Amino acid sequence: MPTATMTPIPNTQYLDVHALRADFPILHRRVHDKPLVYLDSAASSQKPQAVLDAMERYYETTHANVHRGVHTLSEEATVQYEAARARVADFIGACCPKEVIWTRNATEAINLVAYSWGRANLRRGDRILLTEMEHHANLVPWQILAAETSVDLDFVPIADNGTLILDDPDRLLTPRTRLFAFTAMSNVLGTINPVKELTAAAHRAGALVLVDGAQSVPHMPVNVQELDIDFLAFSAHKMLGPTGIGALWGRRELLNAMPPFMGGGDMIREVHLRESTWNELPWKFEAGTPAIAEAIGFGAAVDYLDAIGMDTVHRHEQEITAYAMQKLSEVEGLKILGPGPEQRGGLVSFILGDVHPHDIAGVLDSMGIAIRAGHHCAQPLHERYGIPASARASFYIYNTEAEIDLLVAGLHKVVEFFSY
Ligand code: 7TS
Repeated sequence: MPTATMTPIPNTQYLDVHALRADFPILHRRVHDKPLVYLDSAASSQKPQAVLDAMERYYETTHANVHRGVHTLSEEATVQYEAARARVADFIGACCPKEVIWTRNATEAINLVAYSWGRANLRRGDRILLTEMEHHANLVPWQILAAETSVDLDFVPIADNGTLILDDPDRLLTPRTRLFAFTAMSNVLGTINPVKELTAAAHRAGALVLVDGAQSVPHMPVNVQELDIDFLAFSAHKMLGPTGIGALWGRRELLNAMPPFMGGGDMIREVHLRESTWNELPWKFEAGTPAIAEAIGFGAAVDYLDAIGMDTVHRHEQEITAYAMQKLSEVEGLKILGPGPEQRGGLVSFILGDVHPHDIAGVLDSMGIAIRAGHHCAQPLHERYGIPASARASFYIYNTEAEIDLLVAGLHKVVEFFSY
């Protein structure tokens, strides 16, 4: 809930933010004796009470290892754990729960494809197409794979306005391109990429498509069947869920044909001293005791988002972002990276004269305002724009225009303080 010193929170057209904020205990706290203004949800979102309760209830009443016991607790834990998988599968429009593999996060989901699918299917001379706007999570696993298999990497360039340049798809999507792996939304530029069009172009060239959904699944409707993609990676902690769990969705026939990623308990059917056979999907890719409470928390997060509706989430963020871009552009010397509000999701990265982004974030923190500064794990993207770092404010369902006003007032203070 807002504290007395904060201006009243106007609701956007789409969401009753005032009521919704009451569900997030952390938003009641103060930082440096100021009400917390949390503008770093692209790094990790905050959690509603419903998610915290689901996890606590599980530990208080049900905890036991899954898929193992015939005793009641283990059976109940297994039911809750697998029900969460079904909820997440439904949320992204998967045909069935077995297409959803639990991972630690989006990063591990992408690594799983690189290690398993990549090593089994790619040969010297094959090519992987990426973009210049990728997070390191969708870059480094492919660099490691390329070094081991002599596969070549190509990159879709970015225009100055922060959109991809793919006017000549045949040049980049060659007959040797086996995979096009790209982010649905840039975590720095905010650019929302045209996933369906890019996927169609890749498929015409005979390449598979992996979508990094770390920034899209939390913020807009995503339906894997409508998009016609082949793999999707995402993390629970960016979408109101706990840390320590994420998911890889993949087409059943592709996942079935892929070798295991890690070996151990739960991923096997039979084990002999010198050989083993593998469990069926999804467990073939889930070795060892999984993050059970986290999966249940993820299911509760998806329920919370579903109750709001992902169209509403997206529209609320677009409204906040358009407001933020307009107000930020009035700050002296501030330059926004990326496209206009109609082509972007809920974040704005910027530079402010010669002030280092860490100094901007430090001054704002003293006012209780949390933003991120640095290269946001997208160093090549910053190199593309010839800057070492940027400052980023990122928004979610609980952010308000009043908070944007506090951010902008803070930035005016930064300008005064550094008086460039
Ligand atoms: N892909 C994108 C587009 C991301 O924004 C992130 C995290 C990841 C992948 C990796 O997610 P993880 O959950 O596996 O770590 N992005 C950020 C960020 O922008 N600031 O901190 C983490």
